[in-house]
Amino acid sequence: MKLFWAPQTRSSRAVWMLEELGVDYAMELIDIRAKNREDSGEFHRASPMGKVPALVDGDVAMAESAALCLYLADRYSPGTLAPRVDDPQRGRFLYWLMYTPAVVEPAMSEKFNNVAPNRQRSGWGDFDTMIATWERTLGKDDWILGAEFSAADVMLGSSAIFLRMFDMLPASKALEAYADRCMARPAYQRAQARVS
Ligand SMILES: N[C@@H](CCC(=O)N[C@@H](CS)C(=O)NCC(=O)O)C(=O)O
Repeated sequence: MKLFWAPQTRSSRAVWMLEELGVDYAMELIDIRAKNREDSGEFHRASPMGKVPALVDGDVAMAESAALCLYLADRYSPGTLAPRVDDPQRGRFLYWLMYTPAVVEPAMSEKFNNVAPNRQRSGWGDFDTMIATWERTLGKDDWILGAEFSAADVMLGSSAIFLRMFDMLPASKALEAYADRCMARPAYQRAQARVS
């Protein structure tokens, strides 16, 4: 298995996911900041937009961090890091797995760029609703599905950590504690050691 990655990018969540699984993988650096970048055919097949993270696993070649976390969890940890397809928790799991790319990241971008929110028209609602929904769902639980950590927490946890990094995480005991819990996971720490 090979992960295409770059430092200080969303690649860190893919490395974290691989570390949670405890599988063997190689990492190939893509210099996304290089001026005249020439991507290999292998990378381009995995990531048609030339974005990281991207993964090649045998005949599977793919990108998009949420898709990648879902693929890895289903393939290497079914029933543990992803509820099985016939588990009633599966729907809730998919909702929260997709919350990062579908809701958190567009809402962050809107706020960061000072764009006027339009909660009903925008698919991501708005920043404050995004935070309030996440915080309310988490409640007093450790993880977004309750007591069990899942791939959805890799996506959401990395969002909480990015929000904190950009000074955008609102004063919220629940979300602060959630980010701390994610950062304390041994797999997260191993991943950090590999990407820094
Ligand atoms: N929605 C994608 C976003 C990936 C993305 O935008 N990656 C950035 C780094 S964080 C990138 O590769 N930028 C370089 C480029 O677009 O050429 C995901 O979640 O994987």
